[in-house]
Amino acid sequence: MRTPAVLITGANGEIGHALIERLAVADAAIVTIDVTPLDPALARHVRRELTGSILDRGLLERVLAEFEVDRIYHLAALLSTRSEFTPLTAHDVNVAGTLNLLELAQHEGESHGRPVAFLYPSSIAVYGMPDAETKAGIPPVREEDYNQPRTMYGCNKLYCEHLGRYYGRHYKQLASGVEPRVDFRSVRFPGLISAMTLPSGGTSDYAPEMIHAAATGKPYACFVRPNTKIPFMAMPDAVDALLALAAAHPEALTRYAYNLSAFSPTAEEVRDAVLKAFPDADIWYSADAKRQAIVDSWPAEVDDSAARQDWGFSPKFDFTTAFDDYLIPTIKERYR
Ligand code: AKB
Repeated sequence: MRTPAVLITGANGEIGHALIERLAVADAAIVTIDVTPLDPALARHVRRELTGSILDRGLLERVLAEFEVDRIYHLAALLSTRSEFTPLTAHDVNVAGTLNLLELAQHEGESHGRPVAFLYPSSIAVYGMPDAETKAGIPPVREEDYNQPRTMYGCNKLYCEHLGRYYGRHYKQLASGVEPRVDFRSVRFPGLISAMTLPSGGTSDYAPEMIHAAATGKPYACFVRPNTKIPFMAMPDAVDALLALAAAHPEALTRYAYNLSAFSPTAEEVRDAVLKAFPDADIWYSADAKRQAIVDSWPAEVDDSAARQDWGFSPKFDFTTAFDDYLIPTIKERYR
């Protein structure tokens, strides 16, 4: 008999850290895959930790030999900045890796006789604003608008949303006796800010980097201009959103990919909030034209009304409370 389990890929990353802590409370048997060993504090919550790549099908088969996977949080990805340096590797990990996981889900779904839930964090990187005037002049962007990503990462995320839709609705539609067995659900995350971990390889990283640098007394050169504006969300709300979407009744869902957002500060507003908490912080601007162009291609605000209506998305933190009630107290405690 195999043990029922939740599989988390990219478990040692930022979202993985927060998600494992939440799922551990729910007492789920957790199986993880990551290219790096899990932090010891996380590893104690996990039933089986596999260190390796999602491109290694043998590794994925080892999971299936022992566990009956009924839910997958597929978090493994190379983020937007890193992907621009190694686009082929990014494509391998972000697309071929996702395809491997979708196949695994379909296989498990066929063997269970019911769909396997597949939770997929997509990103605001799927959008590509044509120019600054458009970005500044439009209402919050809806899911179907401006789907012309500028980065390899954004292309990968957008395509994988479609792969998920294919596995969820149309898989092998001409073969007899085959049913789609993947219950694919995706959110387009904005930049995420965690008090506990730092992201690596993203282009929205300037906000969390500013905060963590100030808390540890390090100087920080912000790589975007002060008036740069994109949506952000506090990590606890991101994890709540994934769990709420996972728990939603399938009939309530009207889309396969949902926008999410909580607040859209400018880089200068983030800096001001950081200076309020850490008045000695040394933060200045040294815009990197290429990273700036990536962030400028992402919308200033997204319309997340579908997520609010369909499955009750409702972030707890706005810009002020994210700093006052979550980031600053938790970060001060963390680095004390
Ligand atoms: C990145 O900057 O690449 C990510 C994202 C917005 O998806 N944080």
